[in-house]
Amino acid sequence: MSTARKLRVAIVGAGASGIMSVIKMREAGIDDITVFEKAASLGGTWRDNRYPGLSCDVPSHLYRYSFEPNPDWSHVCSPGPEILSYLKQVVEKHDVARHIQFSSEVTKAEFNAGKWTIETTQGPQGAFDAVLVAVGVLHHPVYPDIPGLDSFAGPAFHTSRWDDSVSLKGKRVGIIGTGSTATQITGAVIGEVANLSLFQRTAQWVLPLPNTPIPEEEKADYRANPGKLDAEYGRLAKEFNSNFAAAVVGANDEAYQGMVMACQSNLDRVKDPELKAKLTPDYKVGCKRMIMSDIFYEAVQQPNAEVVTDKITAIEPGGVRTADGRLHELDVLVLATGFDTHRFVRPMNVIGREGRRLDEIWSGGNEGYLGVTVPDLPNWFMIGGPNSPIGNFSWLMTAENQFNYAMKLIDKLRSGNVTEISPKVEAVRAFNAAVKAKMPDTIWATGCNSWYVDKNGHVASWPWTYEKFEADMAEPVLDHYEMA
Ligand code: NA7
Repeated sequence: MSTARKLRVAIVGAGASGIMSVIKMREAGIDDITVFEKAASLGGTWRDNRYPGLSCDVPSHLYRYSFEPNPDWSHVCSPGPEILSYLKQVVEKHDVARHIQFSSEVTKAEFNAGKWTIETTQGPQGAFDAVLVAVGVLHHPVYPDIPGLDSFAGPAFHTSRWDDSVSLKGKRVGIIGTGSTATQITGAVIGEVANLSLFQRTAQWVLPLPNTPIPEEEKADYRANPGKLDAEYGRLAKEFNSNFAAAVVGANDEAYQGMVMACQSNLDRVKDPELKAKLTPDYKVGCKRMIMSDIFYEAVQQPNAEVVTDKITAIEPGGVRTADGRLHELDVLVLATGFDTHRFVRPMNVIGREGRRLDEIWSGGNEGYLGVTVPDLPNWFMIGGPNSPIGNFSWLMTAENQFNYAMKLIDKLRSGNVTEISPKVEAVRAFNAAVKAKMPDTIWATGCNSWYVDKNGHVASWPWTYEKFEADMAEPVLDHYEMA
């Protein structure tokens, strides 16, 4: 590969994907990198989320960088603070922080004559040859549109804006939402609150994944035999990809039936028929992202827990009013209402070739090419862009694959012969048509609402297997790109 041109690269976001991108880009020989991070510290979703019970829903030995095995994970799915500290250790080890400009949110990115000019909340930042967007998808909190939300007299906050000054001990706590976040909090706090009202709009399937501590001897074994860590990564990747990931896209019915049975027998642990009926979903296992927990059902069967399924009509100073007229009196209100996963970089003002705005390009829905590139936005590479495998694989594994793909295109820019590279409109159309044609085979398209589905009803995940993703990421088809 020729490295005739020295590139200046901007990375947006210092979360797990941005950190990985700096390390791998430097390894590839590019050092002129600036990471623009909106917050005052790094870690993305693992910085934003600090709620009790937070852990990853992907096993830790898989949710790690391929190049940074960690023998010391404490649990099968380790707690959030441990993941944040892992990211910080990696940053330290690879001297990533010198590239990061904190408290510098990109407000505008405009493409002109082969360069992106960037402005952030700290002012103009100059021109860059390429932009790598690593903003993730779980970072725009959704606040419920419920009358009186601001009138609640006690503390009320979104789970990703946890108020550390508030103790839940002995309090009457309400949680709105029953996604992964709400169920983790429920399991963690049920033993300390006076009572917990869980406001459920839609029941969830819960896979009883035991989150046990990893014994000290096992960690010591990993430390002494690093090959075992790689073997464990490989084993989990294979298991995840050929079972779970294949099952959700309709490519492994046996694995899917296994998931169904596991969720059903977990639900059967709920003894009270009325409560069980409330907790029984009316859609297929896996349609919404599955909850991983072997303690949730136990928690909601405690005498101080109540699952409230009556529609919320208002929030009042004293608590939450439901359609049956009842006021659920509360001291603290937790909004576990999820994220707007379809906004990506917006509200950033992105202006591509010939003045075309991202808002305009995506006016009919978010469409890109292979989750990485976007037509009319040359030299713009996304980690986790539209139709990335957000519902199938470990995010870090996806991110590394997408980075490797993007880097091969960035190499074209380095060669000195190319200053602009973007996917051809026909290739993008064909990709999105194929996505739409395949999506009905997936479990996400079987009739439920979830954060994978956008406002037009399109599922935003990858509808194929891991093998196809890996093959598509292995080498860009240059014929699908226009280069100038
Ligand atoms: P999710 O999975 O999007 O869950 C949000 C929950 O909040 C879900 O139960 C929603 O019910 C509920 N919700 C949202 N708005 C309202 C209103 N207005 N009224 C009542 N209930 C509402 O977000 P999480 O934070 O739990 O998890 C996100 C991901 O983070 C997770 O999948 C892991 O990958 C990590 P609904 O089901 O829409 O009826």
